Amino acid sequence: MEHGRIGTVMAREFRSPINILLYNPDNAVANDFMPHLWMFLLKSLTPQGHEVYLVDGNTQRLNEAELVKYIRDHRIGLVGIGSMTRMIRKAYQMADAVRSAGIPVVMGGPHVTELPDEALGRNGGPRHADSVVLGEADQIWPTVVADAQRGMLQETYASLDTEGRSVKPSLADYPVIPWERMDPGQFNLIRHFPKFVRWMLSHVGMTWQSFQIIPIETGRGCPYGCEFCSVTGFFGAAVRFRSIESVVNELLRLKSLEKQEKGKIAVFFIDDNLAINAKRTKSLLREIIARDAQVPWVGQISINLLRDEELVSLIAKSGGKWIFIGLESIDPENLKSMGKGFNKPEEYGEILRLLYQHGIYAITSFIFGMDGDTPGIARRTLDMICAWPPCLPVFGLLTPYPGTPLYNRMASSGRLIRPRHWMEFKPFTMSFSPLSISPEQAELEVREAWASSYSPAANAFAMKGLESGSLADRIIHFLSRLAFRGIYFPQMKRSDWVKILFQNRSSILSIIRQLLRMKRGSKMKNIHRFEDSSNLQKTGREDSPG
Ligand code: B12
Ligand code: SF4
Repeated sequence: MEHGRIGTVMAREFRSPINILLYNPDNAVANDFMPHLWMFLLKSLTPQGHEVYLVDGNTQRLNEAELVKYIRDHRIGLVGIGSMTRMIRKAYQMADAVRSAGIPVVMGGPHVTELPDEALGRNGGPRHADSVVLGEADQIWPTVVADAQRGMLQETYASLDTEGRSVKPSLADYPVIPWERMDPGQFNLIRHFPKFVRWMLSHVGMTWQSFQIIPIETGRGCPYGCEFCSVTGFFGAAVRFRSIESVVNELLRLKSLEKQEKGKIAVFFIDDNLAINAKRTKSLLREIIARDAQVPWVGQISINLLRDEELVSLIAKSGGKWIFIGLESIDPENLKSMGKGFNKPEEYGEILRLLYQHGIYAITSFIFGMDGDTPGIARRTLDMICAWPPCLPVFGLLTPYPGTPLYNRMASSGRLIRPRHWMEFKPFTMSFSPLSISPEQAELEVREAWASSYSPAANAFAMKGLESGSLADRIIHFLSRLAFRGIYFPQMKRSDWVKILFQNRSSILSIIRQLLRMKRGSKMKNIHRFEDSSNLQKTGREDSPG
């Protein structure tokens, strides 16, 4: 950090500040539902004086010419592009256009960290970036900006100690992200709701002008090292935490922002395993409750850590509504071979019921195409899911991302059928040959799982399962089901939505019937209490917002 600060101070004495654009490409298929934290974080870490603009392709779909025009209009002197593997082809296309316009490009994120030579054209292919930042950029970013200001960008940047060893930034002095000045409103999800849906929401007291999901991290790193995952390699096995105070302060700031905007803010705690240190997580959740900082939140927690009822109860009381759980497989052998043997399929149902009793819903994630998978894996998984309380299942194909142990194993055993799958990205398409199922069959299994989980009949079944809960819960669950369906079946056009609403008319009618019953009765009082987020979860399922 010090090196960066000194560099910046010296540079500022001699050069004028620059305008910087941070750009995140879209994946060309669907739109992400929330802002990407890296852009907001790097903007907060940019030394004062420079102007930083943010463009997220998910809310502003620019083509190459439009991006170049934006750069000219805003006199941008440096473009930073971040990307996961999935969007890297688009990222390179946009970077090429920017560089052709004579503006330097620095790239960062998980993909170029693993394959810097690809981005820098050192693997025999074309060059896409002037510079690549390897790993976490928090400490090194001010140096990059200072070098760009002097017109002396280096090819690669990494945070290193005096002996040249890689250093992971401490999160102890995490910057304040001024969300109120960052225009997160471009991710106002209400804009995408059809009128009819707004009408339904207004009848259960949800008359918000805006609804945004804001990403917050409380820690980085994961000790588990699952074979397919890049997190342990990228962030390290030792987990680093922000102070509890800084997290709670951020939540409180978001709560005042939602009041100002007459909107609603939910938070996605993006930590890869929010409860990795259960003692610390409980302290955080207790502090959220004590300081009245509850907002509805989503988090990612592995199932083995959710056996702890005290933790589950604190999650509920602190506003936790949805927990993303990487169940991955119902086959213990598959799990063991992926290094995820701590997932025990026989206890999935029991733990999901515990969550449900506390008014928490699970987003259960499954991966098909593992070596133990055989034809029929979708049906077997769906049968198991049917026995659980309503949840939101998501299904993907095992994908070897660069830098993961899985990629290296598949490459060394000659099983990659699309070794650079990211340069010809196709959603839900295998890039290696599994042992016991053909790639084509694995793709069909995923299709079946999505089609069956989000069919109108499955949605109606879930609505029935939620009948004893609050109406707000049911509406939110229903809308989430429609949105999740869109992960596999893109539904970007208004006509797609009209069709889906029509197909799901029986679920909608059941919601309207409950609404009318409630209007007649005095239960509306209960629902209006939802408006006051300080009441979140305190009284259990009937008050939960979904
Ligand atoms: C939140 C999240 C999402 C969100 C979407 C993104 C969003 N709006 O935030 C959701 C839930 C939608 C999602 C979906 C997916 N995700 Co995701 N997601 C994450 C998660 C948990 C957090 C991302 C984050 O904000 N991290 C915190 C920030 C601070 O870290 P960072 O982004 O890496 O940024 C730092 C550095 O990389 C660097 N940096 C990043 N960009 C740039 C740019 C510049 C210019 C510079 C200088 C530096 C720089 O500096 C930053 C600060 O240190 C990560 C795991 C993780 N812990 O990062 C996975 C992760 C990014 N996802 C991953 C994957 C695979 C996916 C999916 C493909 C999964 C799937 N099968 O569908 C989808 C694809 C989504 C799409 N858009 O197409 C992988 C990516 C691996 C890879 N090589 O690409 C990760 C790493 C998880 C994993 N298990 O390996 N994801
Ligand atoms: S899949 Fe989850 S538990 Fe496994 S290494 Fe990645 S972040 Fe950790």
